[in-house]
Amino acid sequence: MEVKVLGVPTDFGANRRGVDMGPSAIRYANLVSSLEDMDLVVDDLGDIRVPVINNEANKEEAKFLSQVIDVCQELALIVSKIAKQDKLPVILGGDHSITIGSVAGMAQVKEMGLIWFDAHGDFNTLKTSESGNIHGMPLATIVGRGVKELVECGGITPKVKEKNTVIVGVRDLDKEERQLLKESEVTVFTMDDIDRLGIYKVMSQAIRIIGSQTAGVHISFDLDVLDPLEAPGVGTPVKGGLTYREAHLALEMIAEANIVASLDLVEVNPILDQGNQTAELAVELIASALGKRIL
Ligand code: HAR
Ligand code: MN
Ligand code: MN
Ligand code: MN
Repeated sequence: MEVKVLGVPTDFGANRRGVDMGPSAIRYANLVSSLEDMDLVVDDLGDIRVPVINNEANKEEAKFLSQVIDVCQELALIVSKIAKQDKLPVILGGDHSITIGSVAGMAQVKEMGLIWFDAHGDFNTLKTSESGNIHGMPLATIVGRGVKELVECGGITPKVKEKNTVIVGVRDLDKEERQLLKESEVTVFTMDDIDRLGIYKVMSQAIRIIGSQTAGVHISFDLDVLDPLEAPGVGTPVKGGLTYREAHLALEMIAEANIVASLDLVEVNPILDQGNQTAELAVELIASALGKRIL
């Protein structure tokens, strides 16, 4: 399998807080050589172009809406080209708004399932959002809810059906976001479910639900799904997250199931990190998702 690495150095969706440096930090943690050590063929395409702007976000609408749309359109175009060549895109964020572009690109080529690892639901619409930050909205957007221009970004609406979408590790939802998610067809495994069932059972169910009914699965991995003790370098940490071992097992199971069509790692914030711990963890997790084994 040939892997195409693509960086998206943007923090517009997070209202500009430093996650735009994520791709550099993840590369600095030896992403490419780690994957080459697994005998994967790796081609790093570099970063996509992200505008630099100095004005404040508009307070009324979703913040930096037009910038997020521009970045996601460009990303969708490149990702769809990679998918058409049957190569596997590994996309480095950037804040979580970029996944609108990643998934749009994939959805142009095949019917996708989606596994969303996150402390948050990212299921706000502009109406329910308390912050106006688009990184709290990408999952809702992908399944067709919210701001029209954003929902239609990248051509396909919805990009993934709700019944083909699973969230894992969530523990922080806004009030109205929770209601919206409850009424949706998205399958949700909270941290409480993981505590009670164990990550092995949760992931077995997640893979069974999605793997059988789609042509490929996009893995969207927000590093804040991990406990902040493991991943301190994120913008919106929430206590009580996945352990190092749970996160690895989850991704190892996904690799074993052979369902991964594309992958993104988002919300690494080097400014808030301890050393480069969170980016190094991101590299290890990408390796697990792509099949790294001890034996
Ligand atoms: N729910 C909050 C909002 O909408 C926080 C969402 C943000 N953080 C993320 N996304 N890192 O997963 O603003
Ligand atoms: Mn997120
Ligand atoms: Mn999050
Ligand atoms: Mn293992």
